[in-house]
Amino acid sequence: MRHTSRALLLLVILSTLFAACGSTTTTTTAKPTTVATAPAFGKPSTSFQLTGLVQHTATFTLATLQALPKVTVTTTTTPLGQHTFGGALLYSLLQQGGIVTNSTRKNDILRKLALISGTDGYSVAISMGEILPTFANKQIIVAYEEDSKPLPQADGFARLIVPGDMFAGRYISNVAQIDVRSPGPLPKLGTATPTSAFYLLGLVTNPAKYDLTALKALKATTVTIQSQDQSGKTVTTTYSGVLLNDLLQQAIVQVKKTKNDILRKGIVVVGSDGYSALVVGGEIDPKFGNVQALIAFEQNGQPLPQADGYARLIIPGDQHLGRFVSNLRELQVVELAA
Ligand SMILES: Nc1nc2c(c(=O)[nH]1)N[C@H]1C(S)=C(S)[C@@H](COP(=O)(O)O)O[C@H]1N2
Ligand SMILES: [Mo]
Repeated sequence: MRHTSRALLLLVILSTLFAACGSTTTTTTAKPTTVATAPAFGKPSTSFQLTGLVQHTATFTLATLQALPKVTVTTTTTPLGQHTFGGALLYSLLQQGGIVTNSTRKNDILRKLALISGTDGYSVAISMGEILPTFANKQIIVAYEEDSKPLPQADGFARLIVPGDMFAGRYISNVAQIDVRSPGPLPKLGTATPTSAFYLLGLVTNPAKYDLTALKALKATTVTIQSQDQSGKTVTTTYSGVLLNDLLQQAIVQVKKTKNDILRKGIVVVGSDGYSALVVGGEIDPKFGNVQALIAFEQNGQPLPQADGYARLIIPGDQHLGRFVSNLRELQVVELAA
């Protein structure tokens, strides 16, 4: 009897934890099989591999992480509560590996992502746009310290910390691998002609074509962006359009039943010239990064400048405008963990 009630209590605690981690399953009663096949954090890790599109694959240990410049981040808004984490910037670590890019493609780095996996096989994607210092510059770290002490044993030697994420679904404990990837195939290059519609396709239940009328029929959102002009002066621009997240809600992204599958999906945004950039699910999902990425069709109350076409991607928080793909031709929802 005592065993049963303890087991029940554990189940309730575990399922509450799953919900707090931003899992899409918010049921408060879990079946025993769920717990058996989906341990919260996996085996404690003592090293991880850097693999994929890097010049030097590497094994990282506590010592090699500590050799990189130390950055501290204090989390306040996640279910983890307030903690100060110390570690190395994910960006420094990737830079040390040397990200391999296709030099024939403009800003090819903006198509890249890091897929971070834990020892339990749970994985999440971070886009390069999120961590590049000249873009969103998020201080995402691979932490080895929590409140000036080693991480709690259950989290292993290294844990990903993603400041700004509302829920901790991308705070991967027991980091086992960081794999640099690029969603293929590369879009065909074309001439930069003004477009009047784009296709939303890929892993969606309702693929659709969106022209200006279709966009204007949806809920409008306005965002204000500060940027620097050539002379370094700050310019404020207001964009109106449809939130990328709202479009994805309408199209219905085909997520698997695995925990937080949206964190392993990406959106490749393509212009008429074949120029493309990547946004990841965790970046724009309201439960995680909640970045108000917008498919804009108005700038300061006017249609976009003619050269930009009828619609363009806007990503508040990006300092450089490299992901502001203009003359939209296609939005492809893709798998990043395959
Ligand atoms: N379709 C398309 N969109 C694009 C590009 C491109 O080459 N093709 N260049 C990007 C880059 S690198 C920048 S800096 C900005 C420039 O935007 P602006 O002309 O509005 O300043 O557009 C972005 N959007
Ligand atoms: Mo650019």
